[in-house]
Amino acid sequence: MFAPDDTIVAVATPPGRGAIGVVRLSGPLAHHITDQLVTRRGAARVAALSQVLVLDASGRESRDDAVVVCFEAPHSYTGDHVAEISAHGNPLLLEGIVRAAMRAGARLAEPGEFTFRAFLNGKRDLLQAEAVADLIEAVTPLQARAAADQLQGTLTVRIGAIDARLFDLLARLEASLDFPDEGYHFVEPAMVAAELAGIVADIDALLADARRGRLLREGATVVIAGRPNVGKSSLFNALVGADRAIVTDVPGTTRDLVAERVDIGGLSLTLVDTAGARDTSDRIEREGVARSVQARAAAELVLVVLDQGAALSADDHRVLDDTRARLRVIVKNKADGPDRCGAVEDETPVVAVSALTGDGLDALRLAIVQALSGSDPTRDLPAISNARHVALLEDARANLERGRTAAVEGATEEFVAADLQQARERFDEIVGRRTREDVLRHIFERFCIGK
Ligand SMILES: Nc1nc2c(ncn2[C@@H]2O[C@H](COP(=O)(O)OP(=O)(O)OP(=O)(O)O)[C@@H](O)[C@H]2O)c(=O)[nH]1
Ligand SMILES: [Mg+2]
Repeated sequence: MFAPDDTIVAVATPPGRGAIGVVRLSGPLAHHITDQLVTRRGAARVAALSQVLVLDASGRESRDDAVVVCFEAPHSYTGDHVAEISAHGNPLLLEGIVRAAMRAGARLAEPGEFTFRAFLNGKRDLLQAEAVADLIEAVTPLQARAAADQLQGTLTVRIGAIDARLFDLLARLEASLDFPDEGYHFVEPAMVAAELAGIVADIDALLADARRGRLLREGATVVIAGRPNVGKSSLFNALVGADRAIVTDVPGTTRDLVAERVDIGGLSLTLVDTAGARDTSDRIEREGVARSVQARAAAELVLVVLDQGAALSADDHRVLDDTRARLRVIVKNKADGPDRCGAVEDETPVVAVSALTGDGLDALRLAIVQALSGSDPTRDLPAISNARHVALLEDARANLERGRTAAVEGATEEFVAADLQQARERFDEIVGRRTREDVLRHIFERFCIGK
């Protein structure tokens, strides 16, 4: 998909202006091309103050101050010869350096191509390459930590340990296959079945982390619902930490959906404020109520807000009934006043808060995180968070279950070994030892240029 022998160039820093911007080159000619661009470069890994050539769109040349660092293959991010030119962080200027590099023989890099080279050169396995993209995209500190963890190879190690057990078992099965005439089994079927059950349990432990991991990686949508005037918009603003939605004492204030990203307990959540649910003859408000119902249907979690200062009304009961089958947290708002709504008979968590004073908001945040993750996802980091990894692990698990059944039913070693071999191929795909080109392309497409 990418030609690995080209010398590639791209701006490695984000688009926009900054104190410095970095142009990166990688490939066999990286140093040779750099020599044509800069007045001076130092020894490998030594920064040199230099002047760099800038070529504008109409072919005019100028120079800018720059700091140049060169890395010799294989001791670089990509494993190729690499040069990094740090200049002033102006996009036109950096483009001009890239243009000069292209005139000197470099090709503009595709998104993810630098990391793809690191993968090809064995600097990173596929899991770690994917972690680079996750780390760059992380929004909450916890997401960043989980990605950094994967970059360190935590998941690679866990999968390697499972694969090693499988390899050992497979070796013994194949030894039996190699000496068929001796009628000797290097490993008893019952022992094969027991060992496979153990390996499946290891995979199950990894998969159990997956739900938490995906939540951490991809976040979730949380919709605030309830009848008019219970304080949905006030609660929304309190959780967002800004005066984002209009609040008045007029029931039916909110009509449109209002959405904001919030970091709650390390989870990156999309919080949605909605119109208060009631029957109304106002055409605009009716549309708002309809959108509110749609938003509820698409949410992972619903916060059902009640006004604890008033007895439950028919509108309250309808929202409660409509969301009964949903993952939800019931919020008794206006807890700064008297409790006139009494106990809500329900198994779902009920949290009393005051959007006005902020009391109870921490308890609500915790209830949201617990409802979504089934536990506190910050306690220990999940090792697995990516749908591709989950699907391959589930495939491997199915192969191993088939092998176990075959062993129990007295199938020949050859049959059992074939299933185990297939499971190992799935592990190889996860870490990228064997991955189809279209899968690789899909993975690296997620990257931005220069990474
Ligand atoms: N005392 C008290 N008043 C609150 C609290 N939260 C909201 N209010 C008041 O309740 C009224 C309605 O608040 P909103 O946040 O607009 O309620 P809403 O549910 O979004 O209403 P609609 O958009 O009409 O559905 C306002 O006058 C708020 O100041 C609270 O915790 N305590
Ligand atoms: Mg509102």
